[in-house]
Amino acid sequence: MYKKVLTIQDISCVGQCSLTVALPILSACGMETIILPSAILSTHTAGFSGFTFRDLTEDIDGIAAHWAKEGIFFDSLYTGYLGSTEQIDKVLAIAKDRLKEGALFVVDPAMADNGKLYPAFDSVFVEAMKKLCEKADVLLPNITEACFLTGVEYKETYDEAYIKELVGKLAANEKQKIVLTGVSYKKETTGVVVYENGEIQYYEHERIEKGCHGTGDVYASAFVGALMNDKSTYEAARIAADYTVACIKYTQGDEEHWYGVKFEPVLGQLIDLLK
Ligand code: PXL
Repeated sequence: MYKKVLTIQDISCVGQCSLTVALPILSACGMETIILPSAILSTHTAGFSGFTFRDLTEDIDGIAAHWAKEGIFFDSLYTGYLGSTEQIDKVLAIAKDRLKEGALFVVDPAMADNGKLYPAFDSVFVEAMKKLCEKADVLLPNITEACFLTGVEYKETYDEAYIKELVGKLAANEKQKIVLTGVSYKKETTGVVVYENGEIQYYEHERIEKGCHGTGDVYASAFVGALMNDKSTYEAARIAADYTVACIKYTQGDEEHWYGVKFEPVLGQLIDLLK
């Protein structure tokens, strides 16, 4: 079956994040990728100043109504950075109305990192994001986002008990799977925690000192692409991690490229990992 993945997130014209990353990566994974831009920005908001921002909330109902008229349904929905609090109800309606039976719904609650919310978001947005997260089959936060969603205190250093508490509080129901990114118990390594059926698995890999912007979106897109290629949650989490590390290594050392990862020349490695 030729699978259709709908992804809802912003277009940051410059910055190698959100849709400009999700579309090529999902396409490379063999998915027909349908995009619904949540907003259009001249650049992303992490490090550039004076960026433009056009919220596309008002366009969503009309787009969804047209899809309904055409009888268009999706095999998966993957949401990332959203444009407004009001938009979240519209995304929930799309998740309810436009997904095929058994479709996969992945939410990356892209709203925070390094202990802080991104500039565009506030506590009202966090509350609305909680509603979206409840409906996800797979939730894909980093530790900062997990803390905002649960009210657990954010920590830079922690142990396995802390991570266990965090994923336990995050899971909205017994069926929901959690993939928590950027979990590091040692200086030299980092990794992802996969929480499924009450069990925790950890994929540990090397940590490259330079923190690159946009790695969360590269990771989430590769993860969804791998899941849609019928990989297990753990396998998809591992493939996405290996690909993201390859992208960071390829970018490392290029000081001018601080705003994103050079994921494009490494797409062949992702395709190989899926074989
Ligand atoms: O990568 C997450 C992201 C997506 N979109 C926009 C952002 C960010 C992170 O800062 O600013 C506009």
